[in-house]
Amino acid sequence: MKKLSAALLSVIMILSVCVFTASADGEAFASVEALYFDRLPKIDGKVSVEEWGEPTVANVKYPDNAQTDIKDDDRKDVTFDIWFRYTYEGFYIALTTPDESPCNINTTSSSIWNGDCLQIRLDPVGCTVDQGLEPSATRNNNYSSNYQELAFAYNKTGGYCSAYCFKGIMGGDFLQVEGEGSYGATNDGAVTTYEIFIPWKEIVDETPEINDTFGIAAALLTATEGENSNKWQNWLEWGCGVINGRNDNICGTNRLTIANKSVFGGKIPAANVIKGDVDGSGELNNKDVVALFKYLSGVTVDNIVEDALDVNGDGEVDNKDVVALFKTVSSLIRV
Ligand SMILES: [Ca+2]
Ligand SMILES: [Ca+2]
Ligand SMILES: [Ca+2]
Ligand SMILES: [Ca+2]
Repeated sequence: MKKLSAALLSVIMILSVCVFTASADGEAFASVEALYFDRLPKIDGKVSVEEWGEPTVANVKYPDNAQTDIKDDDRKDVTFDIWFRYTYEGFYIALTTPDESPCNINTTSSSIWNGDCLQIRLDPVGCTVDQGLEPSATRNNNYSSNYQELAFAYNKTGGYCSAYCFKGIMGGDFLQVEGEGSYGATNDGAVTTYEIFIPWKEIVDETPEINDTFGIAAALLTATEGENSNKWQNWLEWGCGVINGRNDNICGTNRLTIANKSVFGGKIPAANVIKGDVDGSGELNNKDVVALFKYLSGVTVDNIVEDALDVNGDGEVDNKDVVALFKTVSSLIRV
């Protein structure tokens, strides 16, 4: 009996080693999840675990992460944390990276990539391997023709984030240059933070559904003020294809899944619910404001759409939502 158990144990151990090796070889790319943002962040270029939850991938670093690549010179210490989140309105990305010398002199041109910059490629058809493509050092070979490329940079003088879309549904243009709006970046002297919201309509034909997957790669370009004519010097790439990869580390794009999980454990609303359409009529008007007001006052309202009540997306249903809905409805009437 003892002998048999020992033999069984050895077989199990050998099997588990085999399984582990197989998955380590077969999955050189990373498979990660975008979580549903059930309490929307303030897009101000500041990011915390309280606001965003834990990073999707922490301490991205070459060669610790099998799916990373780096320009092989002096900045081998470059690292970042990255977050991916979604709502039915859009895609959220945050990134933090140590940087004592923020430098980008091209933030208002399509040369935005030539300095400290975050570049993202997103492929709605799926990751390289899921498309049946062979991971390649030639960057576009890792993508379908539907990929989008986005670049974000911190403008030190203005204190804002520039966002540029190299393809885009609109044909490639600035998403936004300045202001608090939907693209924020800051540098506190030690760390640069990007905080980004991209409406889905800017980058994909249809709003993604739960369990949809994307191909994704993120490249952080780095620059130091006064060096290399204030242009980019080095890069760290997670996944392949934003920059032509080196032959020793080709993984294709990583897989990003639109997950049926929220950041803070809240319920994920149905995809077809319009925020604020409290009576489910398909349009926003005064009846919704009245219904929400009644509901909050404790009056029973028939056929209320629970998923539509948190109008401002802060995770609570309260008077602020009545105010937000009233503002939205008023602006619709003015238009
Ligand atoms: Ca924030
Ligand atoms: Ca820098
Ligand atoms: Ca309605
Ligand atoms: Ca709310």
